[in-house]
Amino acid sequence: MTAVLDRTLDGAYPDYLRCLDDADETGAIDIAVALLDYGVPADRVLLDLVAPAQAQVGEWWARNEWSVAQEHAATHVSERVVAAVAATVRPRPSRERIVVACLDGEWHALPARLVAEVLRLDGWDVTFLGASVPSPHLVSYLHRHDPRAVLLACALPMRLPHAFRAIEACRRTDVPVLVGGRAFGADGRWARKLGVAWAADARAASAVLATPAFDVPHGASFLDDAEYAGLVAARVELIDLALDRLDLARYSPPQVDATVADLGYIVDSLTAAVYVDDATLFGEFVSWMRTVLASRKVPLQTVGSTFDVMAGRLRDFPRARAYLRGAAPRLAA
Ligand code: B12
Repeated sequence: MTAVLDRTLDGAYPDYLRCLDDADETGAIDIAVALLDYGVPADRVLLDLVAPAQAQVGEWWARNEWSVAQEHAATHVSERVVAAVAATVRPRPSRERIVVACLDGEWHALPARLVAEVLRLDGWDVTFLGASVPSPHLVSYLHRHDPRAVLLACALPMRLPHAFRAIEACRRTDVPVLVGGRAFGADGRWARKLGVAWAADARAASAVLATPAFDVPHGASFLDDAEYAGLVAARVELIDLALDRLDLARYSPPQVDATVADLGYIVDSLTAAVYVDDATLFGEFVSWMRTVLASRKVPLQTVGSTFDVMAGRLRDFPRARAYLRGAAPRLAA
């Protein structure tokens, strides 16, 4: 049993982080359950202890201070803590049924699980479908159960075009859609671009769900965008062009794999930025990529040359070209 000396969330936070660092499942659960015993509300334990600790884990991973294995171990501990809190506080549902799901290809299930558990605490009758739910399966589930709403989670902005297709598929079932997660921008601005209701976190989501008609679709003119369609068609060619310029003989097999993945992220983020017609999406991605690559000692001039190669191919793509040129200085920042 870990001694929980501090009865406040702020006081317990450093100890909780230490448990994540040590992959100390029991210690982390002890802290969370002790806080509940001391009267800290369960939603605060989930949103103000577990959630920020996971964001910190992400920072350590991005800065190459933690390996993927350490991140996985810590995330497993957090998942066990969420399960322990949920098992300790078991409110009877008093409100309508809602479904919470991650979009196809979305593996960040823990953020969605936190939202699901906090909504459960707020009385909603929650069905949590977990990570990467294929749209056709989600749609048939909605037809079958006809919930009050479906909440769709997405963490990666580059997945926004896929997110919109899933949103549209869900809407065709007449079940209102509410979205959330980092993908939609810190202030939900890309959800607004997609014309879909958004909530910053679970507490905000509960308030939106209590509003009678929150999902009112509006204009999605970008769907006719030839530049977006052209970028989708050029994806493989852009990656191949960039690879051709690299001296791959000097790369180890894992480095080749990582490079191909990174080139895919570049093209997909550029495509998503064009999709929502917002250069800041690509700019934020480039700043993030700079942190990740620089902390792994990847030479950033290689990325700069990749942007030049892509911009050269994208002569007939004015926005994509401008986004590439506009974001390049961020590599040096
Ligand atoms: C754990 C983790 C993983 C795990 C997820 C396991 C799991 N069971 O969830 C695994 C290993 C699978 C993973 C994979 C990847 N990850 Co990851 N991951 C994380 C990490 C460290 C923690 C996630 C978490 O639990 N966050 C805590 C929650 C609470 O935070 P949150 O997302 O902000 O959620 C709040 C709100 O956004 C909102 N919310 C969230 N979802 C929803 C949904 C609805 C409906 C509503 C209303 C609200 C809402 O409410 C939440 C509570 O307040 C984050 C770091 C971070 N900052 O989140 C990176 C992070 C999200 N991952 C990242 C990346 C890059 C990846 C990969 C691409 C890595 C790779 N090269 O493979 C893959 C992509 C996989 C995929 N296709 O989905 C980046 C994304 C960067 C970016 N700019 O897009 C992050 C930010 C790490 C970083 N700092 O660089 N990851």
